[in-house]
Order: sequence, then C-alpha cells, then structure tokens
Amino acid sequence: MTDTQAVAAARDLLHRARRVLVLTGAGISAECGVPTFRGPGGLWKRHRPEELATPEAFRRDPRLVWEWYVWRRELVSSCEPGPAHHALAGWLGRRSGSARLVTQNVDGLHARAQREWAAAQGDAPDALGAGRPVELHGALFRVRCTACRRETEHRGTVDASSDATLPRCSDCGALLRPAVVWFGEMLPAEALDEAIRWARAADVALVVGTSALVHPAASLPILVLERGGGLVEVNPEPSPLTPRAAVSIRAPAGTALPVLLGTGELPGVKGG
Ligand code: BJW
Ligand code: ZN
Repeated sequence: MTDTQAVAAARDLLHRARRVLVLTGAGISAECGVPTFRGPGGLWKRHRPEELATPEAFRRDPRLVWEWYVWRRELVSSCEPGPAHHALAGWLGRRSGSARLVTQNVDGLHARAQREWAAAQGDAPDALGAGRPVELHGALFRVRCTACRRETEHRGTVDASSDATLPRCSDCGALLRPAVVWFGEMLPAEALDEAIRWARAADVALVVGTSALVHPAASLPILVLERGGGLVEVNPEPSPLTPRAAVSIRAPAGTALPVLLGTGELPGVKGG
C-alpha cells in the first residue's frame, strides 16, 4: 500500500465509523518540542523511570522528582499545540460527539488546541464539556495533596531547590505531588471508565504516537479490535499494535493527521 492509498483507506474507515476512539501518546507532541518517554532523545534516556515515575521514588526523594517535573512544566509552558493537535481538534469538533479523544499525555496540548478551535467557532473557549480530552495519566499542571488527596490546578512556580521549599497543601500542610499517574498506581477511575466505555462502543480506534507499551492504555485499542472494530495507527515506528492495524501510516503525526483528518481531498483520491 502506498502512503496515499493508506491515508485514503484510513479516511474511508474513519468516515464509515459510527464511533471512533482516538488514543494518543507522547509522539503527537514530539514535533512541538515535548520529548517522548522512550526512543531517541526520550525522557527516560536521561532518567530511569523507576528513579522518578513511581510513588516509591517520590517517598524516597520528593525534591528530585519535583525537579524533573519543574523542568518538564517549564518546557511544556514554552510549547504550543502543533498541526496534529489542531487537525484532531477540528475533526473532533466536526464529528460532534461521535469520536472521543483519550490521551496518555499530561501536557494539556490537546485541550489547548480544542479550546482554540471552539473559540474560532465562536463558542466559549472553555465550553468543551463532553468533548474534553480524557486524560488517562493525569495533568502536569495539577497537584494532589499526599495526605488529604485534595487536587487542584497549579500553574505557579515550584521551588525544588530543597525539601523545605517544596509546595505544601493549603488545607493540611502536607506535601503536594504532581497529579499524574506513576507506575503501579491506579488510573483515575472516572477517566478509565469513560475510556473503556468508548472502546467498547467504537467501530474504529485511531492510535497516534504511542509505543503502546504501557497498560491499561495500550489495551484500549484491543477492546475495539475484540468487538470486530478496525485499527488505524499513525506512527513513524512500528508498535506492538502494528500487526493488528487495518491501516498503518508510517509518518509523523504533524504531517499525517492534517491530511487524514482534514477537509480537503487527497491528490488523486476521492476524499472521505
Ligand atoms: C511519533 C512521532 C511523531 C515519535 N508522530 N509518532 C499489563 C501488562 C504488563 C504490565 C502491566 C499491565 N497492566 C498494568 C501493568 C503495569 C504498568 C505497565 O504498563 N507496565 C509496562 C511498562 C510493562 N502499568 C501501570 O503501572 C499503570 N497502572 C496500573 O495498571 O494500575 C493498576 C495496577 C496497579 C498495581 C499493580 C498492577 C496494576 C500506570 C501506568 C502509568 C504510566 N505513567 C507514565 C508517566 C505519567 C506521568 C508523567 O508524564 O510524568 O505515563 S509512564 C509514560 O509512558 C507516560 C506515558 O503516558 C506512557 C506511555 O508512553 P507513550 O505516550 O507511548 O510514549 P513513548 O515515548 O513510549 O512512545 C512515543 C511513540 O511516539 C513512539 O512509538 C514513537 O515512535 C512515536 N513517535 N515521534 C507520531 N512525530
Ligand atoms: Zn492536604
């Protein structure tokens, strides 16, 4: 299958699908300057996951873990949603409720692109409602109290120069932690339930920019396949899902999604 044929076949599948589950991973933000976790230049190359992304690591050395998150928060603050986020936001808006975006990313770039799209349509920019991305692994700019578990948005500066300067809960005084999901932790129940509900109802899973190694996120497209649905994968590299994909588009998301999800016709191909 040529690239053009693959895109045409994927557009046809998406066009005919009654419900679509979209699952994204770090690769969709890579072209915006947010490093992926694995692979060349990945975040794990410089920091072993078991050192930083586990509750044990945070108990052992909260300052070191916070330092990593401060670095990532600063990095993401300087990034903008890219063509892939924008193409997806427009397509989700046009599908008006028949597709749901589930992301493993904590960078908030999908929500930003969706708010920008909503604002461009004349809607209130924060009126995403049921269309807001399902964030399976939490959010970089939220914190949770390690004692009372109160969760709040947190965009302020964090001073990770010493244990004494780390952020503390304004209610109970205990240490705050990033509201993200570390290895061995349960995913937020509401988000996981919503993702599974969509996976069980979808005809097609569109999987973009994930190594599909981390579960339960990587199991969601399998649920779609198990009920006879189709899988479209966009990733320059193969993943464990590739052998089961009806269509595999081996291209960066920022190149592939505007063509796949755009409103224009493909050169020489009838649009879907
Ligand atoms: C491009 C591109 C471009 C590049 N365009 N593409 C079943 C089997 C085996 C193990 C388990 C299982 N179920 C649960 C587990 C254990 C564990 C797990 O999955 N381990 C595996 C690694 C073996 N899972 C968990 O612990 C989860 N919790 C859980 O299951 O709770 C229940 C339970 C509790 C106790 C015991 C047992 C069960 C929690 C997982 C939490 C993951 N957390 C992280 C950190 C989040 C916070 C943070 O960001 O700091 O989430 S880890 C990290 O990996 C992050 C990501 O969301 C996640 C996935 O990574 P992703 O997005 O796929 O990124 P990469 O870098 O791996 O891949 C990038 C891809 O992009 C590549 O393919 C590139 O080719 C591609 N790409 N440029 C398109 N331009
Ligand atoms: Zn508290």
